[in-house]
Amino acid sequence: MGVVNVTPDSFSDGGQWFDAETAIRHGLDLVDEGADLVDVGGESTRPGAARVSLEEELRRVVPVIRGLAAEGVAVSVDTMRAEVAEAAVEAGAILVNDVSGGLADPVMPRVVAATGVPYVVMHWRGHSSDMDSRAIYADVVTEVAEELRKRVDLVLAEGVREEQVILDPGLGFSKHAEHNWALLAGIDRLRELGRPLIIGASRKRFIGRLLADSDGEPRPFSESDDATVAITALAARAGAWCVRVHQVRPNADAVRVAAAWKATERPPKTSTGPERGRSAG
Ligand code: PMM
Repeated sequence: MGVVNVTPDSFSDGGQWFDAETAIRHGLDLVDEGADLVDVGGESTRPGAARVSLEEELRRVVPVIRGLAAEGVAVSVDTMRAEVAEAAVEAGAILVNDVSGGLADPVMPRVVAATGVPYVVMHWRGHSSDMDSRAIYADVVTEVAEELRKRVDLVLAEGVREEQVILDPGLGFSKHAEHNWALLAGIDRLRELGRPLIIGASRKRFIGRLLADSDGEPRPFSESDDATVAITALAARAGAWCVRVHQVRPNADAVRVAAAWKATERPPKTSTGPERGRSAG
């Protein structure tokens, strides 16, 4: 999944694709680079970000979605608003990516249920304006899994079908660096939720912090893409269904490496245990 943020202020690429024509061209480039899906968003979710109005969000995303869909691109809409999701699907989007998992707009699950398109339910504890204050966990993997399970129950109760649901641990959303690493290392446990998983690590702050220089200065977003590729390979190997990334080509390559690796791996040996093995010999 390649990202097209039609925003002036997104995390790493704010302002770059802010007019519809440039955004559409960028989406097409991402498909050429190997994206199976292009995720179009009109509202920044960077920490501290203020919300945009419904009208402004619609103005940003609908023409881009319509333009990309007309070119045959599989488009997802990154929105927390039911009205935007509905308009996006009408304009040709084939997936709704809701970082709030239906919490920001209680009407969202019903609207998505009516469209029948796949629905990304991400782990979320609150809006970007104060999400960092909610990053409190005793056991982040268990708590995120439990909160996602509850969200799934709620969206199913609103009419979403289980087959529509895709889950996302929401790296960086009310999570500090140690929480993000624990969730990545816990992908196998998140897979036990039984639904496909999306991982969105690309250009997030925890990568810049990992790669900080000797003075502790975090590596800028623009220079953290190689580390994103490493995460992509490991996440794909661990069974993630999709990675949401800003730079598509190297990440698509990493997914193919992981797929080839997995396909040729021998199944683990069923051990009889050293003692039994020896006595049998
Ligand atoms: N991250 C951002 C935006 N949308 N959607 C999903 N499903 N998962 C994410 O991790 C996610 C998302 C924020 O990143 P950006 O502002 O750099 O695009």
